[in-house]
Amino acid sequence: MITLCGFAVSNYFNKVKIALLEKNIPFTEETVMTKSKDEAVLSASPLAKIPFIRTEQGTLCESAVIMDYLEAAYPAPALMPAEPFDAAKLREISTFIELHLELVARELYAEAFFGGKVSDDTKTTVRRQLEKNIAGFKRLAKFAPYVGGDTFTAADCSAYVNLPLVGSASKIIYGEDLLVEAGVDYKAYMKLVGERPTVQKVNADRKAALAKA
Ligand SMILES: N[C@@H](CCC(=O)N[C@@H](CS)C(=O)NCC(=O)O)C(=O)O
Repeated sequence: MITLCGFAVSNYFNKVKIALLEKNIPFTEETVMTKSKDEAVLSASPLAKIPFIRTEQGTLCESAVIMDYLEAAYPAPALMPAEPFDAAKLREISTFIELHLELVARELYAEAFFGGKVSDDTKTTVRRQLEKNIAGFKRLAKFAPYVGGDTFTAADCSAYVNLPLVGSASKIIYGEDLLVEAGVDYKAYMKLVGERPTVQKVNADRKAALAKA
């Protein structure tokens, strides 16, 4: 049985959790917070990032790696097309979202979500970078109606958890949602994906975890 380690508020934890639920893979959850110094955590996730999973064969960290493992080990129902190029095109989208949107917007989270302060220089640099990268994302994303085309895939697990963070962080810091400003209509997309029972479960667990925090 797989154990998904992390916490229910985390975007990357929820990306993997949506995939586990969509694929009907039995799993349990273990609450692990970030910045752990616990040897058991560091041996599974050397930077103490979450999520990571425990399997009967050992542990895996990095959500993209975990997603690939789940797809290979539990092929049905599929969250990726069998055709290698089509699958790579979807990985291209999730990699782009995580590397060029979420990781950039993350510089804003301290002030946007955690009561900290981000320097004006950082805000200016991040805004420039996000505007450039969102224009790039628009070239890749299809929203037809799913991010990679007409089928719900692993790329949606990433898009669904990450796009609202990019949007809301930019809205809080700059007064405008840079995704919406750039013409990325992700609100209708969020509504569509949010209707899935798996996603509703993840959102309910997220709300419960936030209420406890
Ligand atoms: N590239 C990693 C990112 C995971 C990540 O950054 N998780 C956050 C929580 S959402 C975290 O662990 N942050 C604490 C840290 O970076 O030290 C993945 O895809 O799993």
